[in-house]
Amino acid sequence: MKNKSFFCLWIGIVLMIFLFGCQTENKEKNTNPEQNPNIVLIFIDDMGYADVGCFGATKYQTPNINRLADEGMLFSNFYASQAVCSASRASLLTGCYAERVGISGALMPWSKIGLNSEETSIAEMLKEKNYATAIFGKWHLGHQKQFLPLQHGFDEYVGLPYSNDMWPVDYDGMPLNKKGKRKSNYPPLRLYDGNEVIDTIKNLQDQANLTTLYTQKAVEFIKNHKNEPFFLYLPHTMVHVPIAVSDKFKNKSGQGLFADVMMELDWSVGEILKTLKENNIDENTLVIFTSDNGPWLNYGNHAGSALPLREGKGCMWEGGPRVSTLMRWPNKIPTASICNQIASTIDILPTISAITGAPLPEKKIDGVSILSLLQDKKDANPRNIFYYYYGKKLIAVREGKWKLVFPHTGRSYQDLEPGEDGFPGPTGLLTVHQAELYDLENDISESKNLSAQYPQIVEGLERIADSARHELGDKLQNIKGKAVRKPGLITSPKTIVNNLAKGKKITINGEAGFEYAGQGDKTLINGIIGSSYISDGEWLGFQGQDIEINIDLKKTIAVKQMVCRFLENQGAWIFKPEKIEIFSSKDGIHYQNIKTIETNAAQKQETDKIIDYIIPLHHQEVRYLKIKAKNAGACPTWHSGAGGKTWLFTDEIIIK
Ligand SMILES: [Ca+2]
Ligand SMILES: [Ca+2]
Repeated sequence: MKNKSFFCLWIGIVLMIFLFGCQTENKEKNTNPEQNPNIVLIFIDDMGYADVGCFGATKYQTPNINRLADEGMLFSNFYASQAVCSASRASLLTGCYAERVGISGALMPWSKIGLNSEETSIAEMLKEKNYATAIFGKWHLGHQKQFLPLQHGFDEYVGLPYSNDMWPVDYDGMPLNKKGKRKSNYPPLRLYDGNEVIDTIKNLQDQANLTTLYTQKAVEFIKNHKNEPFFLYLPHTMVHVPIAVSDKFKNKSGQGLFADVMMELDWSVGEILKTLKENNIDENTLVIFTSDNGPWLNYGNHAGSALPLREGKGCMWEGGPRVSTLMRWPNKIPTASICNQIASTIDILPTISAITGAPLPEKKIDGVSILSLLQDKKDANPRNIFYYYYGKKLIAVREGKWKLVFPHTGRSYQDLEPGEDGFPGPTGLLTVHQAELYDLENDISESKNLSAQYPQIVEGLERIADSARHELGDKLQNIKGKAVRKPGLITSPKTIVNNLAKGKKITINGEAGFEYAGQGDKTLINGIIGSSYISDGEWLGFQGQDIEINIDLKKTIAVKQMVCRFLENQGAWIFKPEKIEIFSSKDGIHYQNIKTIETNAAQKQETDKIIDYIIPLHHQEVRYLKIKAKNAGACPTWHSGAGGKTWLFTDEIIIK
């Protein structure tokens, strides 16, 4: 009896230890697999609305991508935040309109900005929940080390720092400009592993292997992390030009290179789905498939299609930002479901937060959770409004089915013969003179302007636009948004200098660009010199203009020397002045020329630099100074922007 009860007690203790032990182990591995699904985010580059089978592509098959629709949800009204690479990616990863986080357009290999370290990316957010994180593909949110993925919450990164056409390659006579030859001033295109450069992309064959490389890395990552929650971000380099395909898909479609490339991307999706299944984690994995913007239509047969949507990449007509989007999450998202509500890439971060319980970023975001849409809840409509920003301009707003397009001039591909086989055709400009109203439910192609019939709808949308402008700004109306944050900057900090002209009087004849107006004319004598980042508020930039600067020192003083500072950054179209003339005066009426400097402004320079023009005045008595700086004129023939108006940049006129 005694022995028996001891035995029972002993068994009980063993059982308790066992059960408790199991629970602990379970906890450490994965608190609740139901709440911590894996996230796979597949992001295609420049893929049009109609480039996958379930969205209307017919020339080739995309069975794996179609499976995402059959087994998940198709989003018919889903938007990238802007129809251009970097802005779109900044939004995707931060849940913000790109304006809010200060990234617009496509960053260049000479850009000195990137995603601010103070912003929270999806990867950083998920780190709070101990997710393993990786990106295999194109980053394009700053190529300097401080901006690279490892500094934004990713454990692993293999891929390109920016677009695959930013390379110095002149393959098979591939032209860049109308004159024929590509005269690119791009540095070599490099492949990164983590923070290190591991290879150079030298030719199309190197590009052809990227889809396979990213896919292999992704498959490996999934296998390595199948026992813990992970976030896999797969931003493919394709189908951004120059398009290329690996040998296994060459001529496979019989419909040309673009179709082959799409088939290889479809294969890649298939490999991901297969790996998830083989590792028994497909039921606990949310797969999101979308694109950063619509097709680059002037590339003709090397671009996809956005039909029936109007226009494509670089436009905020529907063909630019509206992207074919699919989400699959077995037993959570109903199979073969279609969501016609408005949603956007900016909603992905808050949705993942809602799913995983990872805390939202501390800073304000624009996205909303669309979990209710994924669950196909009746009447769910978390986002009924969308702002169409492009390059800091509010191009349009949408509420429900109504879209109001504001007066603006933007890119257009209409009625232009596109290029062929990797050779771009021209792009045009289209001006909207008066606000145009479209009913996207009944006129998806934006063909009938209904603004005259529905003035009250127009008025309502104008009010929505005003609140957007107040918050995020609008270059079209010269409004700086209250809530706009700065991008990450490569900082050479601002430096204070002694300037006898500080606090004195200055006028400048010339109109500084919207973003390069500093704090007005006095910026040039505030005793602060700018950094190498041209948008740091210390640089005044003037495009296509000569400028004249007049300084009144308020009293006659003996001046030892003056220093005129100008910037040279030819990649960014900033040239030093062709000629600088300095005049002095005691009375403000009679001026004498004290120095004329002529430069070789149009000569090609490999590096950027700030140039100090030092003018000795030998203790000359002066009160008034006049500086005339002559703009370098049009971009020279060797320049990729040949014929375009150059910029003249200055940050300080120092009087000693
Ligand atoms: Ca793109
Ligand atoms: Ca200054």
